[in-house]
Amino acid sequence: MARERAGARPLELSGFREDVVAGLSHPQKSLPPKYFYDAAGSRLFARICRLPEYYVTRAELALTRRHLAAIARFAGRGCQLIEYGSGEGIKSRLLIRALRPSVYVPIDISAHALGAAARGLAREFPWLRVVPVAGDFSRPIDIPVRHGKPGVVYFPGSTIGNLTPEEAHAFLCMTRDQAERLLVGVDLKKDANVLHAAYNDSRGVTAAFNVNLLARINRELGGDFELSAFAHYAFYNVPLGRIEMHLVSLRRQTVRVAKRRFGFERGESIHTENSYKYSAEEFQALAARAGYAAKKLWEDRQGLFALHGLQAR
Ligand code: AVJ
Repeated sequence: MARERAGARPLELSGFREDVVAGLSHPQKSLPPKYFYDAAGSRLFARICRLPEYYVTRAELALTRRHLAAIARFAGRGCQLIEYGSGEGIKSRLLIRALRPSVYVPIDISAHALGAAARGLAREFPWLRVVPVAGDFSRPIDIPVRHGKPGVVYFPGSTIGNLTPEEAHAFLCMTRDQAERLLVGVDLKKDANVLHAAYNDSRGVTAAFNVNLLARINRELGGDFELSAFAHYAFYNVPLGRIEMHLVSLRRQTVRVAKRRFGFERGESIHTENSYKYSAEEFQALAARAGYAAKKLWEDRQGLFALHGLQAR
């Protein structure tokens, strides 16, 4: 395997302090969900994916397995495969095996995850040229591969749900310039009870994942969050079509981070994540506004999750 260095410096630490200070300074305190995924957070997320209540991962994997041949036909064998987020997963491997891409470009905010993915793939696919890019897809990214070759962007896992519809629009406009086809996994709107259970699991793994963000701030920015003074709170906001995750202050308190003090009222929350859910039609309309034609739509048998095949117009 020819592994190339690209994307220069890892972005994972550069903006953390600034983003945390800015987020805690707003009237509605918030923290960007991309900071969930340090080593501990990534381990907790892997446990979330195995939870009985968290249907997302299993539903997407099942539909990918079932429709793999058609998915590979749509993407185009031998193309350039650009994947946003992870790259270590079973789905990536399925796709690489079925597509035999000429080059594979995994893009991830975590240089650690990228390195692990590249090493794993090198062992499994010695013929594959891997060009990892450390980057944050909330900003435009330069893909260091030759233009003019047919390409497909793969964005699985409903990670696009972390973006607001406006941010998703900007993301789709960016990918439209990177490849002519897009495969994007999107969680579907469904019974609020099913959604609620998926983000309020009985083992408390999602709660631990959420609270780990405060632990990370303590570890890396010298914060003094008392973890037991904050509670995980997640609910389905029906009119906005999104799960919201918050950390609720259980008492009136002051927290110090990066030499600053942030006051919390009892019951005041930090908004840590949105997870938007789209019906197939809603997502196709969003993609159309960014210049994509809806070509394919695959769903799992229970109608929990959708994989969209889109073509740049
Ligand atoms: C990885 C963003 C798709 O929104 O479902 C899981 C993250 N948060 N449980 C999601 C998550 C809480 C997940 N995504």
